[in-house]
Amino acid sequence: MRTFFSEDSRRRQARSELHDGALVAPFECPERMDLVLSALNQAGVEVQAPKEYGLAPVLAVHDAGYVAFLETCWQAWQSTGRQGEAIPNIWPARTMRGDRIPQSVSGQLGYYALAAETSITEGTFAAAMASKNTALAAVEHTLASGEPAFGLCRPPGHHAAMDQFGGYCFFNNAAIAAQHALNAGKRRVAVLDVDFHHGNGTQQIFYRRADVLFASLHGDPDVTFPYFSGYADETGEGPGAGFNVNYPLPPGTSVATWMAALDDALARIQQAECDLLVVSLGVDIFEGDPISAFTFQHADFITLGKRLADAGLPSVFLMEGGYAVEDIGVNVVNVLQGFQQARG
Ligand code: SP5
Ligand code: ZN
Repeated sequence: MRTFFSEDSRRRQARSELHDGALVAPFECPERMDLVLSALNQAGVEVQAPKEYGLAPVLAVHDAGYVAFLETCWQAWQSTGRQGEAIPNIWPARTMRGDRIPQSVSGQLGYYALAAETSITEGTFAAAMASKNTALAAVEHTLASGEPAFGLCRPPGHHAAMDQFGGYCFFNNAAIAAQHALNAGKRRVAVLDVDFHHGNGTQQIFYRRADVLFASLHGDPDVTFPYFSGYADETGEGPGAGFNVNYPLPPGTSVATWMAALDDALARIQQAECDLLVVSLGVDIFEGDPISAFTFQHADFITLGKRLADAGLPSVFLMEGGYAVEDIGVNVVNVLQGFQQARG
C-alpha cells in the first residue's frame, strides 16, 4: 500500500509525560516510528516523504490563534528561563471564566490544552507540521488514484480539537485530511476511529456538520481517557444530528464484541452514502498496550483490515496511537495486509 512518512516527525523529542502523578518518558515517542518502519520494510512496503502543504489545510479546521500559539509556545515558555517542558497547570475550569485568552504563556497553555500529559517542546510544532503533511499526501494519493494509502503520522491527531491540544495530539490529521477531500470534491467523508481512546477532537470539529460522519469505537469514557467525551448519547448537533456515532466499550471487551460494533459502524457508513473512508488507525487496542485495555491479538488486526476492505470505499489509513512498541509494527502491517488481501 502506498505509504508516506516524514522524518521531521522525529523532531518532537519530549522528555516528560505526566503519568500517574510522575513525569515519565513519554509513551508517544519517536521510536514508535522505527518499529512501524521496520515492519513495513520487512513487508516490502516502500515509504515516500510527503511534500510541504503549508498551513492553509490546517487553518481549514483549526483556529488561527491556536495554531499561532502552538508555533510560538516553546519560544515564549523557555525564554523566561524555565528548565522543564511546557505543561499546563491551570485551566478555565467550570467555575472560572472561559471567555478570556490570557497574555501569559502559562495562561494560554491552560486555555489551549485539554489534558496535561502532553508537553510542548522545541520540535513539537515542526513534528505536527510533518504529521499533517503525511496525512495530506496520503489522502491526495487516494483522491488521485482511488487506491488506498497509509499515512504514518506522528504525532497522532484525533484528540486535537479546533483549538485544543492534548492526548499526544496537536493538529487533527484525520480532520485535516477529511476536509481536504471535501475541498477536492468528495461529498461525504466517513472518519472511522478504531484507536482505543475516543477521538474527541475529530468529533468536536465535525459535530455540527453532515458532510463528515464520525464513528468511533473506544474504551468507555466513564472509566477511560478522555473521560469527558465519547458517550453513546453524543450523536451530533444541528445539521450534524445523526452524523456522530460513539461505541463506548468496557475495558476487557472481547474482540467478537468489538467486531460486532465495527459492523454496526460500517453499516452506518454505508447508510450515509460516504464516498471516502478515513481510518484513524490506533493500534493501542492490542492486548499488550501499556495504557489501554482491549484484547486484540496480532491476527485480529488482519481481520480488522479485511472488514474495512469489505466496506468497498476508497480508503486512507492514518496512524494514531499504539504504544506496545515492540508490537505496533506487526499490528499496523497486519491491518494493511488484511485490507490488501481482501481487495485482491
Ligand atoms: C493518540 C492516543 O492514543 N492518545 C492517548 C492519550 C492518553 N493519555 C492519557 C493516558 C492515561 C493512561 N492511564 C492508564 C493507566 C494504566 N495503568
Ligand atoms: Zn489511543
